[in-house]
Amino acid sequence: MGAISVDYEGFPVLDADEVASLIPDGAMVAFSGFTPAGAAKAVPQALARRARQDHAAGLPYALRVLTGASTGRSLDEALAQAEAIRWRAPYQSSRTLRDQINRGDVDFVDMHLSDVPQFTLFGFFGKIDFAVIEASEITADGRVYLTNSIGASPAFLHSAEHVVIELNRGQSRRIAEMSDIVVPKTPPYRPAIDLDHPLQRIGKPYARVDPDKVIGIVETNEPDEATDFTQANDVNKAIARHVAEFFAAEIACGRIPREFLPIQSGVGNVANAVLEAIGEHPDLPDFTMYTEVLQSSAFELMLQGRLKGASTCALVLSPQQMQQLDEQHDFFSSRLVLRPQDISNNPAAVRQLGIISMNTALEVDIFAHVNSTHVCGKRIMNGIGGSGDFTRNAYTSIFMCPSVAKGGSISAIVPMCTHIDHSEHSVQVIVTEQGLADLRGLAPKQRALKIIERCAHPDYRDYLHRYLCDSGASHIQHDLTRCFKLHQNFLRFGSMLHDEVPDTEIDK
Ligand code: 0RQ
Repeated sequence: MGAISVDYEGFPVLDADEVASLIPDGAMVAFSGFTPAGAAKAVPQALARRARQDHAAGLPYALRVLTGASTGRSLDEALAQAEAIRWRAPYQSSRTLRDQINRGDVDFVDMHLSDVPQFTLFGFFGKIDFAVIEASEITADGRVYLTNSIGASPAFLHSAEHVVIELNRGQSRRIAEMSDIVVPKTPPYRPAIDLDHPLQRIGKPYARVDPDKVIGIVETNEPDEATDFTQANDVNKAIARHVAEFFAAEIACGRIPREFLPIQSGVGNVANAVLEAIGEHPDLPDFTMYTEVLQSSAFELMLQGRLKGASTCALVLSPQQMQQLDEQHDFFSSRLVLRPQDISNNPAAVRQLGIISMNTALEVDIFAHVNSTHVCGKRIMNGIGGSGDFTRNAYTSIFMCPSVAKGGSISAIVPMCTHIDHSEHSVQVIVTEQGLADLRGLAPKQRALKIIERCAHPDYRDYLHRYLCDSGASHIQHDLTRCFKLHQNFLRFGSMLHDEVPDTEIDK
Protein backbone atom coordinates (compact mmCIF):
# COMPACT_ATOMS: atom_id res chain seq x y z
CA MET A 1 0.00 0.00 0.00
CA GLY A 2 1.27 3.52 -0.81
CA ALA A 3 1.84 6.30 1.71
CA ILE A 4 -1.29 7.45 3.54
CA SER A 5 -1.46 11.22 3.23
CA VAL A 6 -4.44 12.17 5.42
CA ASP A 7 -7.21 10.69 7.48
CA TYR A 8 -10.93 11.36 7.07
CA GLU A 9 -13.01 10.59 10.16
CA GLY A 10 -10.21 8.22 11.15
CA PHE A 11 -10.17 6.39 7.79
CA PRO A 12 -7.09 6.55 5.54
CA VAL A 13 -7.48 8.64 2.40
CA LEU A 14 -6.17 6.65 -0.56
CA ASP A 15 -5.52 7.23 -4.21
CA ALA A 16 -7.81 5.21 -6.53
CA ASP A 17 -4.75 3.50 -8.04
CA GLU A 18 -3.61 2.41 -4.56
CA VAL A 19 -7.02 0.83 -4.04
CA ALA A 20 -6.79 -0.93 -7.42
CA SER A 21 -3.43 -2.40 -6.41
CA LEU A 22 -5.13 -4.00 -3.36
CA ILE A 23 -7.83 -5.78 -5.35
CA PRO A 24 -6.48 -9.06 -6.75
CA ASP A 25 -7.34 -10.86 -9.98
CA GLY A 26 -10.55 -12.85 -9.63
CA ALA A 27 -11.93 -10.83 -6.70
CA MET A 28 -15.66 -10.31 -6.33
CA VAL A 29 -16.21 -6.55 -6.21
CA ALA A 30 -19.60 -5.02 -5.43
CA PHE A 31 -19.93 -1.43 -6.66
CA SER A 32 -22.57 1.16 -5.85
CA GLY A 33 -24.75 2.26 -8.75
CA PHE A 34 -28.29 1.79 -9.93
CA THR A 35 -28.11 3.18 -13.47
CA PRO A 36 -25.30 5.80 -13.64
CA ALA A 37 -26.86 7.40 -10.54
CA GLY A 38 -24.54 7.03 -7.57
CA ALA A 39 -22.23 4.63 -9.41
CA ALA A 40 -18.61 4.33 -8.29
CA LYS A 41 -16.38 6.22 -10.72
CA ALA A 42 -12.73 6.60 -9.69
CA VAL A 43 -11.89 3.09 -8.45
CA PRO A 44 -13.35 1.25 -11.48
CA GLN A 45 -11.35 3.52 -13.79
CA ALA A 46 -8.22 2.74 -11.77
CA LEU A 47 -9.03 -0.98 -11.94
CA ALA A 48 -9.29 -0.67 -15.72
CA ARG A 49 -5.82 0.96 -15.79
CA ARG A 50 -4.43 -1.81 -13.62
CA ALA A 51 -5.98 -4.49 -15.84
CA ARG A 52 -4.33 -2.96 -18.92
CA GLN A 53 -0.95 -2.88 -17.16
CA ASP A 54 -1.25 -6.46 -15.95
CA HIS A 55 -2.37 -7.70 -19.36
CA ALA A 56 0.58 -5.88 -20.99
CA ALA A 57 2.86 -7.69 -18.54
CA GLY A 58 1.29 -11.02 -19.50
CA LEU A 59 -0.65 -11.35 -16.23
CA PRO A 60 -4.34 -12.25 -15.97
CA TYR A 61 -6.63 -9.64 -14.43
CA ALA A 62 -10.41 -9.85 -14.45
CA LEU A 63 -13.00 -9.35 -11.73
CA ARG A 64 -16.40 -10.62 -10.73
CA VAL A 65 -18.51 -7.45 -10.81
CA LEU A 66 -21.74 -6.97 -8.90
CA THR A 67 -23.80 -3.76 -8.84
CA GLY A 68 -27.37 -2.62 -8.16
CA ALA A 69 -28.26 -2.35 -11.85
CA SER A 70 -26.59 -0.70 -14.87
CA THR A 71 -23.83 1.84 -14.24
CA GLY A 72 -22.01 4.75 -15.84
CA ARG A 73 -19.30 4.62 -18.51
CA SER A 74 -16.50 4.78 -15.87
CA LEU A 75 -17.60 1.45 -14.50
CA ASP A 76 -19.00 -1.12 -16.96
CA GLU A 77 -17.74 0.48 -20.13
CA ALA A 78 -14.24 1.27 -18.77
CA LEU A 79 -13.79 -2.18 -17.21
CA ALA A 80 -15.18 -3.96 -20.28
CA GLN A 81 -12.88 -2.03 -22.63
CA ALA A 82 -9.95 -3.12 -20.44
CA GLU A 83 -11.25 -6.73 -20.57
CA ALA A 84 -11.37 -6.67 -16.79
CA ILE A 85 -14.74 -8.36 -16.22
CA ARG A 86 -14.99 -12.15 -15.93
CA TRP A 87 -18.46 -12.43 -14.38
CA ARG A 88 -21.23 -9.85 -14.10
CA ALA A 89 -24.63 -9.52 -12.43
CA PRO A 90 -27.45 -8.36 -12.35
CA TYR A 91 -28.00 -5.88 -15.27
CA GLN A 92 -25.91 -3.91 -17.74
CA SER A 93 -26.36 -1.52 -20.63
CA SER A 94 -22.77 -1.05 -21.84
CA ARG A 95 -22.21 -1.65 -25.55
CA THR A 96 -18.74 -3.23 -25.09
CA LEU A 97 -19.81 -5.45 -22.21
CA ARG A 98 -22.93 -6.54 -24.11
CA ASP A 99 -20.74 -7.69 -27.02
CA GLN A 100 -18.40 -9.56 -24.67
CA ILE A 101 -21.36 -11.33 -23.05
CA ASN A 102 -22.81 -12.22 -26.44
CA ARG A 103 -19.44 -13.58 -27.61
CA GLY A 104 -19.31 -15.78 -24.51
CA ASP A 105 -16.27 -13.98 -23.08
CA VAL A 106 -18.08 -12.76 -19.94
CA ASP A 107 -20.46 -14.82 -17.81
CA PHE A 108 -23.58 -12.74 -17.20
CA VAL A 109 -26.31 -13.51 -14.67
CA ASP A 110 -29.51 -11.71 -15.66
CA MET A 111 -31.70 -11.42 -12.57
CA HIS A 112 -34.59 -9.63 -10.90
CA LEU A 113 -33.14 -6.53 -9.26
CA SER A 114 -35.11 -6.94 -6.03
CA ASP A 115 -33.25 -10.21 -5.45
CA VAL A 116 -29.75 -8.72 -5.49
CA PRO A 117 -29.56 -7.51 -1.85
CA GLN A 118 -30.95 -10.73 -0.43
CA PHE A 119 -28.77 -12.90 -2.67
CA THR A 120 -25.88 -10.91 -1.21
CA LEU A 121 -27.04 -11.27 2.40
CA PHE A 122 -27.90 -14.97 2.01
CA GLY A 123 -24.42 -15.68 0.57
CA PHE A 124 -25.81 -16.91 -2.77
CA PHE A 125 -23.11 -15.03 -4.72
CA GLY A 126 -20.34 -16.42 -2.53
CA LYS A 127 -17.93 -14.13 -0.69
CA ILE A 128 -18.02 -10.41 -1.55
CA ASP A 129 -14.34 -9.50 -1.31
CA PHE A 130 -14.65 -5.73 -1.75
CA ALA A 131 -17.44 -3.16 -1.82
CA VAL A 132 -16.70 0.18 -3.50
CA ILE A 133 -19.49 2.57 -2.58
CA GLU A 134 -20.02 6.21 -3.55
CA ALA A 135 -21.13 8.35 -0.60
CA SER A 136 -21.47 12.01 0.28
CA GLU A 137 -20.40 11.38 3.88
CA ILE A 138 -19.07 8.70 6.22
CA THR A 139 -18.80 9.06 9.97
CA ALA A 140 -16.25 7.49 12.29
CA ASP A 141 -18.93 5.23 13.77
CA GLY A 142 -19.83 3.80 10.34
CA ARG A 143 -22.83 5.78 9.09
CA VAL A 144 -22.64 6.01 5.29
CA TYR A 145 -24.72 8.68 3.54
CA LEU A 146 -25.31 7.61 -0.06
CA THR A 147 -25.69 9.79 -3.14
CA ASN A 148 -28.17 9.62 -6.06
CA SER A 149 -29.10 5.97 -5.75
CA ILE A 150 -29.39 3.51 -2.89
CA GLY A 151 -29.42 0.33 -4.97
CA ALA A 152 -27.94 -2.66 -3.19
CA SER A 153 -25.28 -0.61 -1.39
CA PRO A 154 -26.63 -1.22 2.16
CA ALA A 155 -26.36 -4.99 1.60
CA PHE A 156 -22.92 -4.66 -0.05
CA LEU A 157 -21.67 -2.60 2.93
CA HIS A 158 -23.03 -5.22 5.29
CA SER A 159 -21.63 -8.28 3.51
CA ALA A 160 -18.31 -7.25 1.95
CA GLU A 161 -15.08 -8.24 3.63
CA HIS A 162 -13.37 -4.94 2.77
CA VAL A 163 -15.00 -1.60 2.00
CA VAL A 164 -13.79 1.44 0.05
CA ILE A 165 -15.82 4.65 0.09
CA GLU A 166 -15.68 6.99 -2.89
CA LEU A 167 -16.42 10.27 -1.12
CA ASN A 168 -17.87 12.39 -3.90
CA ARG A 169 -17.68 16.13 -3.08
CA GLY A 170 -19.61 16.92 -6.26
CA GLN A 171 -22.78 15.17 -5.10
CA SER A 172 -25.27 16.97 -2.91
CA ARG A 173 -24.99 16.02 0.75
CA ARG A 174 -28.66 16.80 1.21
CA ILE A 175 -29.83 13.93 -1.03
CA ALA A 176 -29.27 11.73 1.99
CA GLU A 177 -32.15 13.52 3.71
CA MET A 178 -34.43 11.89 1.12
CA SER A 179 -32.97 8.44 1.75
CA ASP A 180 -34.94 5.85 3.67
CA ILE A 181 -32.77 2.81 4.27
CA VAL A 182 -33.66 -0.51 5.83
CA VAL A 183 -31.90 -3.82 5.50
CA PRO A 184 -34.69 -6.43 5.83
CA LYS A 185 -33.97 -9.23 8.26
CA THR A 186 -33.23 -12.64 6.78
CA PRO A 187 -35.90 -15.39 7.10
CA PRO A 188 -37.30 -17.11 9.05
CA TYR A 189 -39.51 -14.64 10.94
CA ARG A 190 -38.83 -11.74 8.55
CA PRO A 191 -41.30 -8.97 9.51
CA ALA A 192 -43.64 -7.62 6.80
CA ILE A 193 -42.68 -4.39 5.08
CA ASP A 194 -44.87 -1.79 6.68
CA LEU A 195 -45.72 0.45 3.70
CA ASP A 196 -49.22 1.86 3.16
CA HIS A 197 -48.20 4.86 1.09
CA PRO A 198 -45.41 5.41 -1.47
CA LEU A 199 -43.89 8.24 0.57
CA GLN A 200 -44.01 6.55 3.97
CA ARG A 201 -40.63 6.39 5.68
CA ILE A 202 -39.65 3.21 7.46
CA GLY A 203 -35.86 3.46 7.78
CA LYS A 204 -32.87 5.69 8.37
CA PRO A 205 -31.20 8.28 6.10
CA TYR A 206 -27.93 6.35 6.14
CA ALA A 207 -26.57 2.85 5.58
CA ARG A 208 -24.33 1.15 8.13
CA VAL A 209 -20.83 -0.26 7.81
CA ASP A 210 -18.51 -1.82 10.34
CA PRO A 211 -15.75 0.85 10.49
CA ASP A 212 -13.10 -1.87 10.88
CA LYS A 213 -13.88 -3.08 7.36
CA VAL A 214 -13.24 0.30 5.73
CA ILE A 215 -9.78 0.14 4.19
CA GLY A 216 -9.90 3.66 2.82
CA ILE A 217 -11.62 6.69 1.40
CA VAL A 218 -11.09 7.85 -2.18
CA GLU A 219 -12.03 11.49 -2.72
CA THR A 220 -13.79 12.32 -6.00
CA ASN A 221 -15.67 15.23 -7.48
CA GLU A 222 -17.55 14.01 -10.55
CA PRO A 223 -21.20 14.16 -11.60
CA ASP A 224 -23.16 11.06 -12.56
CA GLU A 225 -22.69 9.98 -16.16
CA ALA A 226 -26.33 10.00 -17.21
CA THR A 227 -26.96 9.96 -20.95
CA ASP A 228 -28.88 12.81 -22.54
CA PHE A 229 -32.63 12.75 -22.73
CA THR A 230 -33.93 12.90 -26.30
CA GLN A 231 -37.32 14.34 -27.24
CA ALA A 232 -40.14 11.85 -27.73
CA ASN A 233 -40.75 10.89 -31.38
CA ASP A 234 -44.20 10.41 -32.93
CA VAL A 235 -44.22 6.67 -32.22
CA ASN A 236 -43.51 7.18 -28.53
CA LYS A 237 -46.08 9.96 -28.35
CA ALA A 238 -48.73 7.69 -29.90
CA ILE A 239 -47.93 4.91 -27.39
CA ALA A 240 -48.14 7.47 -24.60
CA ARG A 241 -51.52 8.76 -25.79
CA HIS A 242 -53.00 5.24 -25.80
CA VAL A 243 -51.77 4.64 -22.24
CA ALA A 244 -53.13 7.95 -20.91
CA GLU A 245 -56.52 7.34 -22.59
CA PHE A 246 -56.62 3.85 -21.10
CA PHE A 247 -56.08 5.23 -17.59
CA ALA A 248 -58.76 7.88 -18.08
CA ALA A 249 -61.24 5.21 -19.23
CA GLU A 250 -60.32 2.90 -16.35
CA ILE A 251 -60.91 5.66 -13.83
CA ALA A 252 -64.18 6.67 -15.52
CA CYS A 253 -65.56 3.13 -15.21
CA GLY A 254 -64.28 2.66 -11.68
CA ARG A 255 -61.65 -0.01 -12.30
CA ILE A 256 -58.92 2.35 -11.12
CA PRO A 257 -59.84 4.45 -8.05
CA ARG A 258 -60.58 8.16 -8.66
CA GLU A 259 -57.45 9.25 -6.79
CA PHE A 260 -55.43 7.00 -9.17
CA LEU A 261 -52.79 4.46 -8.12
CA PRO A 262 -49.00 4.75 -7.77
CA ILE A 263 -47.16 4.30 -11.04
CA GLN A 264 -43.96 2.42 -11.86
CA SER A 265 -42.36 3.44 -15.07
CA GLY A 266 -39.29 1.90 -16.72
CA VAL A 267 -36.36 3.80 -18.18
CA GLY A 268 -35.99 5.36 -21.62
CA ASN A 269 -37.86 7.57 -24.01
CA VAL A 270 -41.13 5.64 -24.13
CA ALA A 271 -41.39 5.90 -20.35
CA ASN A 272 -40.65 9.64 -20.44
CA ALA A 273 -43.28 10.18 -23.15
CA VAL A 274 -45.92 8.24 -21.19
CA LEU A 275 -45.36 10.28 -18.04
CA GLU A 276 -45.64 13.49 -20.05
CA ALA A 277 -48.93 12.30 -21.58
CA ILE A 278 -50.32 11.41 -18.15
CA GLY A 279 -49.29 14.86 -16.91
CA GLU A 280 -51.03 16.58 -19.82
CA HIS A 281 -54.25 14.55 -19.77
CA PRO A 282 -57.12 16.73 -18.50
CA ASP A 283 -59.09 13.81 -17.01
CA LEU A 284 -56.25 12.29 -15.02
CA PRO A 285 -55.74 13.39 -11.40
CA ASP A 286 -52.45 14.36 -9.79
CA PHE A 287 -50.62 11.14 -9.03
CA THR A 288 -47.77 9.44 -7.15
CA MET A 289 -45.03 7.07 -8.26
CA TYR A 290 -43.53 4.00 -6.65
CA THR A 291 -40.76 3.17 -9.05
CA GLU A 292 -37.11 2.21 -9.38
CA VAL A 293 -35.81 5.08 -11.53
CA LEU A 294 -37.02 8.68 -11.47
CA GLN A 295 -36.33 10.29 -14.84
CA SER A 296 -36.42 13.86 -16.12
CA SER A 297 -40.08 13.97 -17.18
CA ALA A 298 -41.21 12.92 -13.69
CA PHE A 299 -39.06 15.68 -12.20
CA GLU A 300 -40.78 18.29 -14.40
CA LEU A 301 -44.22 16.94 -13.45
CA MET A 302 -43.28 17.26 -9.80
CA LEU A 303 -42.36 20.90 -10.34
CA GLN A 304 -45.73 21.45 -12.03
CA GLY A 305 -47.54 19.82 -9.11
CA ARG A 306 -48.95 16.98 -11.25
CA LEU A 307 -46.66 14.42 -9.60
CA LYS A 308 -47.42 14.68 -5.90
CA GLY A 309 -44.54 12.53 -4.75
CA ALA A 310 -42.34 9.60 -5.70
CA SER A 311 -40.54 6.71 -4.12
CA THR A 312 -37.55 5.61 -6.19
CA CYS A 313 -34.25 3.78 -5.97
CA ALA A 314 -32.34 6.22 -8.20
CA LEU A 315 -32.48 9.80 -9.46
CA VAL A 316 -31.52 9.93 -13.14
CA LEU A 317 -31.71 13.64 -13.87
CA SER A 318 -29.86 16.16 -16.00
CA PRO A 319 -27.10 18.23 -14.31
CA GLN A 320 -29.45 21.27 -14.39
CA GLN A 321 -32.20 19.29 -12.69
CA MET A 322 -29.75 18.02 -10.04
CA GLN A 323 -28.80 21.63 -9.33
CA GLN A 324 -32.47 22.61 -9.10
CA LEU A 325 -33.05 19.71 -6.71
CA ASP A 326 -30.34 21.11 -4.48
CA GLU A 327 -31.57 24.71 -4.69
CA GLN A 328 -35.21 23.76 -3.99
CA HIS A 329 -34.33 21.11 -1.48
CA ASP A 330 -37.25 21.74 0.88
CA PHE A 331 -39.76 21.39 -1.95
CA PHE A 332 -38.30 18.08 -3.15
CA SER A 333 -37.39 16.52 0.18
CA SER A 334 -41.05 16.33 1.19
CA ARG A 335 -41.95 14.72 -2.15
CA LEU A 336 -39.11 12.25 -2.80
CA VAL A 337 -37.99 9.09 -1.00
CA LEU A 338 -34.94 7.08 -2.09
CA ARG A 339 -35.05 3.42 -1.14
CA PRO A 340 -32.86 0.32 -1.48
CA GLN A 341 -33.82 -1.86 -4.45
CA ASP A 342 -35.19 -4.67 -2.29
CA ILE A 343 -37.77 -2.15 -1.03
CA SER A 344 -38.32 -0.01 -4.16
CA ASN A 345 -38.85 -3.20 -6.21
CA ASN A 346 -40.31 -5.35 -3.47
CA PRO A 347 -42.98 -7.65 -4.91
CA ALA A 348 -44.94 -7.59 -1.63
CA ALA A 349 -44.94 -3.77 -1.57
CA VAL A 350 -45.99 -3.69 -5.24
CA ARG A 351 -49.02 -5.87 -4.44
CA GLN A 352 -49.75 -3.98 -1.21
CA LEU A 353 -49.67 -0.51 -2.77
CA GLY A 354 -51.54 -1.48 -5.96
CA ILE A 355 -48.84 -0.35 -8.36
CA ILE A 356 -49.54 0.14 -12.07
CA SER A 357 -46.42 -1.13 -13.87
CA MET A 358 -45.31 0.15 -17.26
CA ASN A 359 -42.28 -1.41 -18.94
CA THR A 360 -40.87 -1.77 -22.43
CA ALA A 361 -40.70 -5.00 -24.42
CA LEU A 362 -38.42 -6.06 -27.23
CA GLU A 363 -41.10 -8.40 -28.57
CA VAL A 364 -44.49 -9.70 -27.55
CA ASP A 365 -46.13 -12.81 -28.85
CA ILE A 366 -49.74 -13.09 -29.91
CA PHE A 367 -50.56 -14.94 -26.68
CA ALA A 368 -49.02 -12.17 -24.52
CA HIS A 369 -45.66 -13.56 -23.51
CA VAL A 370 -43.03 -10.82 -23.38
CA ASN A 371 -39.36 -10.87 -24.29
CA SER A 372 -37.57 -7.89 -22.73
CA THR A 373 -34.02 -9.14 -22.95
CA HIS A 374 -32.81 -11.39 -25.79
CA VAL A 375 -32.86 -10.48 -29.49
CA CYS A 376 -33.93 -13.58 -31.44
CA GLY A 377 -33.69 -15.49 -28.16
CA LYS A 378 -29.90 -15.31 -28.27
CA ARG A 379 -28.28 -11.91 -27.93
CA ILE A 380 -28.81 -10.09 -24.64
CA MET A 381 -29.76 -6.44 -24.83
CA ASN A 382 -29.63 -5.21 -21.19
CA GLY A 383 -31.40 -7.59 -18.84
CA ILE A 384 -34.76 -8.08 -17.12
CA GLY A 385 -33.95 -5.32 -14.63
CA GLY A 386 -36.85 -4.50 -12.36
CA SER A 387 -39.55 -5.20 -14.92
CA GLY A 388 -40.33 -8.64 -13.47
CA ASP A 389 -40.40 -7.40 -9.88
CA PHE A 390 -43.22 -5.04 -10.77
CA THR A 391 -45.07 -6.92 -13.50
CA ARG A 392 -45.89 -10.08 -11.61
CA ASN A 393 -47.50 -8.29 -8.67
CA ALA A 394 -48.90 -5.17 -10.33
CA TYR A 395 -52.51 -4.01 -9.98
CA THR A 396 -52.34 -3.56 -13.75
CA SER A 397 -49.25 -4.59 -15.74
CA ILE A 398 -48.56 -2.84 -19.05
CA PHE A 399 -45.93 -3.53 -21.71
CA MET A 400 -45.19 -1.02 -24.43
CA CYS A 401 -43.05 -1.02 -27.58
CA PRO A 402 -43.06 0.28 -31.14
CA SER A 403 -44.86 -2.24 -33.40
CA VAL A 404 -41.77 -2.58 -35.61
CA ALA A 405 -38.01 -2.17 -35.16
CA LYS A 406 -35.12 -1.58 -37.57
CA GLY A 407 -37.14 0.32 -40.13
CA GLY A 408 -39.92 -2.27 -40.28
CA SER A 409 -37.73 -5.31 -40.91
CA ILE A 410 -38.64 -6.64 -37.45
CA SER A 411 -42.15 -7.03 -36.07
CA ALA A 412 -42.41 -6.62 -32.30
CA ILE A 413 -45.53 -8.78 -32.44
CA VAL A 414 -44.54 -12.35 -33.29
CA PRO A 415 -46.19 -15.80 -33.20
CA MET A 416 -43.96 -17.05 -30.36
CA CYS A 417 -41.40 -15.12 -28.34
CA THR A 418 -37.88 -16.49 -28.70
CA HIS A 419 -37.21 -15.83 -25.00
CA ILE A 420 -39.77 -15.23 -22.27
CA ASP A 421 -39.20 -12.86 -19.38
CA HIS A 422 -42.86 -12.20 -18.53
CA SER A 423 -45.47 -14.86 -19.14
CA GLU A 424 -49.08 -14.63 -20.31
CA HIS A 425 -50.08 -15.07 -16.66
CA SER A 426 -48.55 -11.76 -15.62
CA VAL A 427 -49.02 -9.54 -18.67
CA GLN A 428 -52.33 -7.69 -18.79
CA VAL A 429 -52.07 -4.87 -21.33
CA ILE A 430 -49.98 -4.46 -24.50
CA VAL A 431 -49.50 -1.10 -26.21
CA THR A 432 -47.84 -0.11 -29.46
CA GLU A 433 -48.28 3.07 -31.50
CA GLN A 434 -51.00 1.16 -33.40
CA GLY A 435 -53.20 0.78 -30.33
CA LEU A 436 -53.80 -0.88 -26.98
CA ALA A 437 -54.87 -4.45 -26.25
CA ASP A 438 -56.50 -5.01 -22.86
CA LEU A 439 -56.09 -8.75 -22.35
CA ARG A 440 -57.60 -9.16 -18.91
CA GLY A 441 -60.03 -12.07 -18.79
CA LEU A 442 -59.36 -13.16 -22.37
CA ALA A 443 -58.60 -16.75 -23.43
CA PRO A 444 -55.54 -17.34 -25.65
CA LYS A 445 -57.32 -17.12 -29.04
CA GLN A 446 -59.15 -13.94 -28.04
CA ARG A 447 -55.86 -12.47 -26.85
CA ALA A 448 -54.19 -13.34 -30.13
CA LEU A 449 -56.91 -11.72 -32.24
CA LYS A 450 -56.87 -8.59 -30.11
CA ILE A 451 -53.09 -8.23 -30.11
CA ILE A 452 -52.92 -8.72 -33.89
CA GLU A 453 -55.72 -6.25 -34.60
CA ARG A 454 -54.80 -3.59 -32.04
CA CYS A 455 -51.01 -3.76 -31.75
CA ALA A 456 -49.37 -5.41 -34.77
CA HIS A 457 -48.13 -3.21 -37.60
CA PRO A 458 -50.53 -3.44 -40.59
CA ASP A 459 -47.74 -4.97 -42.73
CA TYR A 460 -47.60 -7.98 -40.39
CA ARG A 461 -51.28 -8.49 -39.55
CA ASP A 462 -52.05 -10.71 -42.50
CA TYR A 463 -49.10 -13.02 -41.76
CA LEU A 464 -50.05 -13.27 -38.08
CA HIS A 465 -53.71 -13.97 -38.85
CA ARG A 466 -52.68 -16.71 -41.28
CA TYR A 467 -50.32 -18.19 -38.70
CA LEU A 468 -53.14 -18.37 -36.17
CA CYS A 469 -55.67 -19.69 -38.65
CA ASP A 470 -53.33 -22.39 -40.05
CA SER A 471 -52.14 -23.62 -36.66
CA GLY A 472 -55.14 -25.85 -35.95
CA ALA A 473 -57.35 -26.03 -32.88
CA SER A 474 -55.81 -26.31 -29.43
CA HIS A 475 -55.83 -24.22 -26.26
CA ILE A 476 -52.82 -22.26 -27.50
CA GLN A 477 -52.70 -22.43 -31.29
CA HIS A 478 -49.13 -23.00 -32.37
CA ASP A 479 -47.45 -24.63 -35.33
CA LEU A 480 -44.11 -25.78 -33.95
CA THR A 481 -42.63 -26.06 -37.44
CA ARG A 482 -43.33 -22.38 -38.18
CA CYS A 483 -43.50 -20.51 -34.88
CA PHE A 484 -40.04 -18.93 -35.35
CA LYS A 485 -40.22 -18.44 -39.12
CA LEU A 486 -40.23 -14.64 -38.82
CA HIS A 487 -37.06 -14.76 -36.71
CA GLN A 488 -35.43 -17.23 -39.07
CA ASN A 489 -36.21 -14.93 -41.98
CA PHE A 490 -34.69 -12.00 -40.12
CA LEU A 491 -31.51 -13.87 -39.20
CA ARG A 492 -31.05 -15.20 -42.72
CA PHE A 493 -32.28 -12.37 -44.91
CA GLY A 494 -32.38 -9.31 -42.63
CA SER A 495 -36.14 -8.99 -42.86
CA MET A 496 -38.91 -10.93 -41.13
CA LEU A 497 -41.29 -10.73 -44.06
CA HIS A 498 -38.87 -12.21 -46.55
CA ASP A 499 -40.16 -15.39 -48.26
CA GLU A 500 -40.17 -18.21 -45.75
CA VAL A 501 -36.95 -20.15 -45.29
CA PRO A 502 -36.93 -23.90 -46.03
CA ASP A 503 -36.92 -25.82 -42.76
CA THR A 504 -33.54 -27.40 -43.52
CA GLU A 505 -31.81 -24.01 -43.66
CA ILE A 506 -32.86 -22.53 -40.39
CA ASP A 507 -30.35 -20.72 -38.21
CA LYS A 508 -28.87 -23.14 -35.71
O1 0RQ B 1 -31.74 -0.70 -31.18
O2 0RQ B 1 -30.55 1.34 -30.51
O3 0RQ B 1 -29.58 -0.20 -32.23
O4 0RQ B 1 -31.62 1.17 -32.76
O5 0RQ B 1 -33.52 -2.38 -29.38
O6 0RQ B 1 -35.04 -0.21 -28.51
O7 0RQ B 1 -37.13 1.00 -29.07
O8 0RQ B 1 -35.04 2.33 -28.52
O9 0RQ B 1 -36.35 1.05 -26.76
O10 0RQ B 1 -34.37 2.01 -25.45
O11 0RQ B 1 -36.66 1.62 -24.43
O12 0RQ B 1 -35.16 -0.29 -25.01
C1 0RQ B 1 -36.56 -3.56 -23.99
C2 0RQ B 1 -34.20 -2.98 -24.57
C3 0RQ B 1 -36.08 -1.36 -24.98
C4 0RQ B 1 -35.32 -1.80 -22.62
C5 0RQ B 1 -35.53 -2.44 -24.04
C6 0RQ B 1 -33.83 -2.59 -30.77
C7 0RQ B 1 -34.09 -1.20 -31.27
C8 0RQ B 1 -32.99 -0.43 -30.57
C9 0RQ B 1 -33.70 -0.34 -28.12
P1 0RQ B 1 -30.80 0.50 -31.72
P2 0RQ B 1 -35.88 1.13 -28.27
P3 0RQ B 1 -35.61 1.21 -25.37
C10 0RQ B 1 -36.58 -0.33 -15.69
C11 0RQ B 1 -37.20 -1.64 -16.12
C12 0RQ B 1 -35.70 -4.44 -19.85
C13 0RQ B 1 -35.45 -3.92 -18.47
C14 0RQ B 1 -36.57 -3.13 -17.91
C15 0RQ B 1 -34.91 -2.83 -21.59
C16 0RQ B 1 -32.94 -1.10 -29.21
O13 0RQ B 1 -36.50 -1.17 -22.21
O14 0RQ B 1 -33.76 -3.17 -21.47
O15 0RQ B 1 -37.68 -3.08 -18.42
N1 0RQ B 1 -35.91 -3.39 -20.83
N2 0RQ B 1 -36.29 -2.48 -16.83
O16 0RQ B 1 -34.00 -1.14 -32.67
C17 0RQ B 1 -34.33 -6.67 -32.35
C18 0RQ B 1 -36.54 -6.54 -31.63
C19 0RQ B 1 -36.27 -5.20 -31.18
C20 0RQ B 1 -34.98 -4.71 -31.35
C21 0RQ B 1 -36.22 -3.20 -30.36
N3 0RQ B 1 -37.75 -7.08 -31.48
N4 0RQ B 1 -35.54 -7.22 -32.19
N5 0RQ B 1 -33.99 -5.43 -31.92
N6 0RQ B 1 -35.00 -3.47 -30.83
N7 0RQ B 1 -37.03 -4.26 -30.58
C22 0RQ B 1 -35.08 -0.16 -15.70
C23 0RQ B 1 -34.25 -0.96 -14.74
O17 0RQ B 1 -34.56 -2.05 -14.47
C24 0RQ B 1 -33.02 -0.37 -14.16
